[in-house]
Amino acid sequence: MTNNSKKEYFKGIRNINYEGRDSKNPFSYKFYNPEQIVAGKKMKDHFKFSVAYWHSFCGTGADPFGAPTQNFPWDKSQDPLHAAKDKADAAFEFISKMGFDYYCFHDYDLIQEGKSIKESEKRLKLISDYLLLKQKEHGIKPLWGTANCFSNPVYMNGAATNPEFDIVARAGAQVKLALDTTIKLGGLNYVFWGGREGYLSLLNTDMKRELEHMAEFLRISRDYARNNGFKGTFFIEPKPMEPSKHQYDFDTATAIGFLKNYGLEKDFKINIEVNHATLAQHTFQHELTVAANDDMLGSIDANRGDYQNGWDTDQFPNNLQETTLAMMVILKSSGFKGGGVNFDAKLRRNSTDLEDLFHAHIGGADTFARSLLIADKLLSNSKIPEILAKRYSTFDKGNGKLFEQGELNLVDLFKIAYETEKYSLKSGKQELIENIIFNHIN
Ligand code: XLS
Ligand code: NI
Ligand code: NI
Repeated sequence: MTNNSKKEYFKGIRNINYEGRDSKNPFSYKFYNPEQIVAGKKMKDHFKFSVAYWHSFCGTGADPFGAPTQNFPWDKSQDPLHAAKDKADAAFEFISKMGFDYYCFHDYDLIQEGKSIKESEKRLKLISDYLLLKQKEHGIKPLWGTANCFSNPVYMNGAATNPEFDIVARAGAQVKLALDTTIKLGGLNYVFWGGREGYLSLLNTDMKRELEHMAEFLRISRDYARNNGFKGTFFIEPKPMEPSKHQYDFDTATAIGFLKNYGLEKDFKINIEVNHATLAQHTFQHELTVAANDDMLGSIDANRGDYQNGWDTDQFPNNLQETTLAMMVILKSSGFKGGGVNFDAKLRRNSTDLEDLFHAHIGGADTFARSLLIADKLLSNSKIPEILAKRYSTFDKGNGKLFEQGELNLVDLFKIAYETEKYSLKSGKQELIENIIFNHIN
């Protein structure tokens, strides 16, 4: 029996269907056609679109300067279990009306944290029982779960990297419960985002020791999950800063280096968030490429930043250029390793209508679908692959090939250069490629 299963939160909004780009209906997909085959796969399988429970159902529009603006109707009850069930009802109604199959959650997005670990354990058990029913009813499940080890004040000095062991143990307990919940709900993956795993000042921080603690923490979390039947992938979600001044998982390259350093690269891949990439002074395309190079492209948190602001604004994606370049990398590396596209994005504070949640996610899904179509054409039917191949063609034969095969030493290079009289200045053709991309965007 579901809580309020008769109650409809998003009244008057029906299932969102694909109606094509000429449709005037704002509650329809113009480009996202779940069953359409692109590059050998259904659109819905390319993306595995997922709704972020925290932004969409726990967000209130509050900011450091003002009280909540989004007083959504599922957020009324004072009783934690009742409130959690209402929230689940709203969430599952929304996700299924969107036609998505997945959601992502932090432990205490699902239900308010208890006063003790024991109380939290009980609450998580009760709400996950309820969620299992909802999942069955709607055919929806978690793309990933995670533990919120950053909001509670006990984590002000970090969670896994806290200088006090008791807090590290508490974080461990929390991750254990979050893993139990993810496994119980059939979650495909599990995420570690280390908002407080870093430092505010190096003056009081033993960085080496903290990094070792973090590796040990990840190791025992992995072992616990594996011993309890978890077959999915663990993701590290890099972010350079905010809330810590400096976070240890600064960017993709740093996180991969860390994982390799501690022998964790087999079980862990990377979850790349657009706005975290730009905060690290990289493009999204750069971060995806770094992960793809190492076969570590696990999943993405889809959103966008703001060109003028230097923080994680988590806006819904609608920058077609950015997502097209991203989809080219994703397609080229044959998709995500286990993950999908999680809309880690929130409504603006003054978007206070319930229907805004639909507009936001429809726009996000259409942006990605449109980019997929464009990227597929760019890769299969434009001059770009050829231009790139040509640029490196001197390594396909002769000495270039020998170099790639490791058969030339430095003296060989010296001799070759000694005999070379003229060097060509070959154009990188950047503007031409930019025009080709521009001309495909339609
Ligand atoms: C915050 C992160 C967070 C993670 C999950 O910036 O994006 O939402 O995705 O903890
Ligand atoms: Ni995120
Ligand atoms: Ni973020």
